[in-house]
Amino acid sequence: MARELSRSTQLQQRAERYFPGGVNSPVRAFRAVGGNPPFITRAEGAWLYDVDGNRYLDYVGSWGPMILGHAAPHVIQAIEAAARRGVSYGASTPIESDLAELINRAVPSIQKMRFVSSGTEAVMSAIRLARAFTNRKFIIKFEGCYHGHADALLVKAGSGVATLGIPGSAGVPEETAQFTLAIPYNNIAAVEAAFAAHPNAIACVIVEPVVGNSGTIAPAPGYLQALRDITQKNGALLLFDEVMTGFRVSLGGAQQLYNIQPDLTTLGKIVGGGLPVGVFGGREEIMDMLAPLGPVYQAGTLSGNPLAMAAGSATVGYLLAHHKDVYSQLEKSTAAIAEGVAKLAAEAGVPLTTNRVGSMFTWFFTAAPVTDYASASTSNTESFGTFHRAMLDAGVWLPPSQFEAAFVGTEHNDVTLKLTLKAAAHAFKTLKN
Ligand code: KE4
Repeated sequence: MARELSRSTQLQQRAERYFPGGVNSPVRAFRAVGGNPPFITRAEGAWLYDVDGNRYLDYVGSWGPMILGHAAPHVIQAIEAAARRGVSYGASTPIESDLAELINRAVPSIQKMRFVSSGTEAVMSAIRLARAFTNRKFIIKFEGCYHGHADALLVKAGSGVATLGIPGSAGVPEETAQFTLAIPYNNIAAVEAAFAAHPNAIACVIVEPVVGNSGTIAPAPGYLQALRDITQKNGALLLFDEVMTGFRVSLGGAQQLYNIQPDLTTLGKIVGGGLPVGVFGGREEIMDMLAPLGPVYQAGTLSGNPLAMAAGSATVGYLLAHHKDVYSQLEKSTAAIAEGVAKLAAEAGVPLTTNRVGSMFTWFFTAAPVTDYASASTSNTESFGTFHRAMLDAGVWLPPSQFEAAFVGTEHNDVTLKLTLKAAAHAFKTLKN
């Protein structure tokens, strides 16, 4: 049953007056799945509410941050209390170190860190630091991985770049892109070949330790350890981009789950509790190259913003205090959702490959195993679009792209599971007709 979306449609037209495509971030435009996006005006728990009075069960969670659900009371209270003390001072505050202590307890490899206002800013700064520390220019990234929209990283990127099928991005000079080596994920020989072709020239390897931006793809057994060994051997730094996996796949992120110690880590999303926070950090000797101690410049007007620190501390503090219950609950609830729908697809004869790590997952509309961007690209994106629209009509909000991860939070439960399975059974029937 198609949803009443007339107010959203009006608002889309108004938004297109001010924003390219009517959005402030391309993936929100629903271009890959068709139709206009519902305009959201409120969210609570596992639910989004649009301007036409429709309710949606949310599996995007603001693209990852909302692991505790929307408008978690203790997070809202922390933000309200902080706001009453003023919203930004442009000066040092105790609450920055409060959040830093929590991050360091959860992710001990982050000995020192810097707060910034987005994942893009965190990655951009970490790359600059890695190049300065090693005095080398080249970086290795992996096809289908997305690390934000800084020039050097928009080479064969995932997420919205893959969703829109654009090769990279206009406006990135060849002189910049030439130092970015983009190679297949889960392929160690390709990494060895890149180092052999560029001896003593590669500053770092940046990886989504669990890929989310091609859809969800887990590292092959031993892959991350091999990256750690190869970078160690070649004097390059290993940079784990945990903007998505941080506090998501476990309290300590993918580096805890797979027991790998990177040299640098970037965080975002959950670490800010839904407010703008990015983090880059790692070994003290590397971080101390940053101004005002060292020659690498990095700065930000709203870095360490008190409200964002309050939201992040309330979120990370809760996860630290309750991690045993939270992550075992998320493991169970996400498995039930991902595998429950996979079973329905099999019963409906719809080819589906389900990849899941913790509470992030993707249903790929392909029969092939998905282990890298090339295999993810065998997915039938048209089928994905039909499925997405049918689920949206049934009140289930999935990421509007085959090349994105879906997320489960602590507010998803047996009631939302039942709704999801019912909607999926109907959606697969739509696909088969
Ligand atoms: P932001 O600049 O969007 O805060 O973070 C960039 C980033 C860096 N690294 C990873 C692993 C990321 O997943 C992201 C951002 N993720 C996308 C969704 N896949 C953000 C959503 C959007 O672009 O609107």
